[in-house]
Amino acid sequence: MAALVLLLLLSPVLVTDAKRFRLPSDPRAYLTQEVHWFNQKLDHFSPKDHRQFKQRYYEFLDYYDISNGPIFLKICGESACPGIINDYTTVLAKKFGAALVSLEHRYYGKSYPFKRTTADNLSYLSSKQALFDLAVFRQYYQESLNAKYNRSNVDSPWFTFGISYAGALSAWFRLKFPHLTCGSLASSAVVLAIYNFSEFDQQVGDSAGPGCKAALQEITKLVDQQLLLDGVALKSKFGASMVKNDVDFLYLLADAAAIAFQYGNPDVLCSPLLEAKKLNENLVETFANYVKDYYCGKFGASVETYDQQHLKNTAIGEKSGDRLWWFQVCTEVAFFQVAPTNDSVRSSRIDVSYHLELCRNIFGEGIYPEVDMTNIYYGGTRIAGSKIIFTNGSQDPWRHASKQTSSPEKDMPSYIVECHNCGHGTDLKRGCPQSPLSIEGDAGNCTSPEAVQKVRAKIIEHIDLWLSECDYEGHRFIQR
Ligand SMILES: *[C@@H]1O[C@H](CO)[C@@H](O)[C@H](O)[C@H]1NC(C)=O
Ligand SMILES: *[C@@H]1O[C@H](CO)[C@@H](O)[C@H](O)[C@H]1NC(C)=O
Ligand SMILES: *[C@@H]1O[C@H](CO)[C@@H](O)[C@H](O)[C@H]1NC(C)=O
Ligand SMILES: *[C@@H]1O[C@H](CO)[C@@H](O)[C@H](O)[C@H]1NC(C)=O
Ligand SMILES: *[C@@H]1O[C@H](CO)[C@@H](O)[C@H](O)[C@H]1NC(C)=O
Ligand SMILES: CC(=O)N[C@H]1CO[C@H](CO)[C@@H](O)[C@@H]1O
Repeated sequence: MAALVLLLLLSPVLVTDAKRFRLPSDPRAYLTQEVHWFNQKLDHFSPKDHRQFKQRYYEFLDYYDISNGPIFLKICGESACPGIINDYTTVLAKKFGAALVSLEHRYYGKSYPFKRTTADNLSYLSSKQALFDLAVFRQYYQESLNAKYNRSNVDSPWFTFGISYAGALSAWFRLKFPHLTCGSLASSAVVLAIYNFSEFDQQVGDSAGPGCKAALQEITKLVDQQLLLDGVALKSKFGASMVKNDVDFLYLLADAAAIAFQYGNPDVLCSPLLEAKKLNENLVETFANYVKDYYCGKFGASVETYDQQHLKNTAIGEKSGDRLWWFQVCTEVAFFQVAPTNDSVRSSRIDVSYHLELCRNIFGEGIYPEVDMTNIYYGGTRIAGSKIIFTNGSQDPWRHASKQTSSPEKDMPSYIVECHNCGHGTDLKRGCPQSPLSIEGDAGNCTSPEAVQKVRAKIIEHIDLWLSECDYEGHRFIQR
């Protein structure tokens, strides 16, 4: 029995989020994985619908200063949330005597309201519902913490944190509920919904540099040709025989290349390509080895999740996260990572109609990304918030969906962490490269640890100031 339990502990399932970040499987990468449950309202916008579902959350109180410590809400995004990751927020929590708490995003992981992921069942999956979840949870958790410490009428200073889509939620939470949080950190936050997101591919080319970019473009040309001649043989070379749709396959290849820059491992991709080029070796084969050994191997991406046949599957399972994120993409934010018309790295067959057809195919007629509505609702990069720190990594293709300029008059600074392997969220919370995770976000392996430290010092300055100014009830620590 004991042996079995131990085995289960040592071989946890891999979890990747829909932007392919591989969450660590090692339990030591988490401060806690002890699960708590909360009854959440299914539809916050209907006065008649009172259905509820169970939402999973975690708390970590070891650093909490009971007398006047803040509460740090780490927002989970488009993946299962298996615990509170021991990243740079741990350092911040120690420094500020904060309680750490984390709520799983509705529909992802174990916080799923229905038995299947049919398009009908997904109608309550949106960022707007998710923000309301956070607000309701914030009130619930404050009360439950007060009850735990036998105190009443205490409203702690809260601060929210998130990376990527969860980074956008962090910014939007402060925008929509400024009376519930003192400020927010929005790391690599994709606050601007974009329909034709061709800047993504352009940034991949820029991050690669001229030599590596040229090699990737040559590979794309060769792959496009070989796909027409003998697609079966080509796909098998990449260990992707199961992917029947050619553009699904091309998307896998484009993502595999982008991920090297997005997550701070550019040399793993570019060094062998430049070497192969120099020695006049087979570029496609070299790239295929990278895709198999690194992207699908060490990094842990799954070929299956690119296959539309798989994405149509409405059963709930380890890999339904991809279908769920596609639903958000196909309804709210698009981020269609299309090939630019000129000088693209990825195949020009990855275009808008491919994305629209995918949305139709896996969710049915009538599904369309309301990008303009999303940007009207939140403001995009013209977000009218305050006390939000935006941060981005210089090599990250997603930075073009974030807010890259400061608005000092509104207390919304923006920082870019510049270094050779500074990617998506890597800079602030997860270290470089961010997979495998470096505990407490140690920046020792970033090519410029000083660039990271500088931005971190700014973050501490802002948190300190905004907690001290926190006036949603007129005081820093409210004893009513
Ligand atoms: C969810 O899907 C099931 C079938 O899988 C269906 O019976 C049910 O009515 C759906 N619920 C909602 C709220 O759409
Ligand atoms: C809270 O109060 C209960 C009952 O009065 C007591 O048993 C418990 O130890 C108290 N807890 C704390 C943290 O003070
Ligand atoms: C997106 O790009 C396509 C092809 O380049 C173009 O036809 C379309 O008008 C663009 N749509 C938007 C909303 O920019
Ligand atoms: C296309 O890209 C190339 C290489 O970056 C550049 O030199 C050229 O000016 C671009 N052409 C157009 C029409 O933008
Ligand atoms: C830095 O990289 C080395 C070699 O991969 C590794 O052993 C070490 O743990 C890394 N350090 C951090 C802080 O990530
Ligand atoms: C605040 C900041 O660092 N802004 C920079 C963001 O990135 C753009 C493009 O690289 C720069 O021009 C800004 O100065």
